[in-house]
Amino acid sequence: MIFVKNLASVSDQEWSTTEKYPGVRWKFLVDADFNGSKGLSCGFAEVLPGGNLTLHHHAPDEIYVVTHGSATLNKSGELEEIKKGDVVYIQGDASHALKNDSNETFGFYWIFPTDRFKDVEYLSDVDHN
Ligand code: 7BC
Ligand code: NI
Repeated sequence: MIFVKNLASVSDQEWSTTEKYPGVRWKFLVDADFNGSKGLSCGFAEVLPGGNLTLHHHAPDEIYVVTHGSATLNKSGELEEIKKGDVVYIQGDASHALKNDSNETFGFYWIFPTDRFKDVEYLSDVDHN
């Protein structure tokens, strides 16, 4: 199976949100629940100005590919500014967070080595920042 997806092709998919992550919304692009893919999954997320993808961890490794804006990445307590063009590797079980204190929306693709996003169990950590 080979297919191409982009944000235009999922324009009829509702943005997903959760109260846990204020100002964060996302869509699914490659996901077993949407297109029968397997092995890897990919979605696109936005952290709106003031938004916070709060400190969490999960067993699968994760990659971010930043497409627009900038944000503060919390690397298990160490803060680093990241921006469009950056890629981020997050080892499984490493606590991480994204906070957007800019006036511009931060956008990124995430990739998990799982069939589907729903296979990833999100565990919250206390954020001291
Ligand atoms: O954007 C989301 C929404 C839960 O997840 C991908 C980012 C992450 O760090 O797991
Ligand atoms: Ni994560």
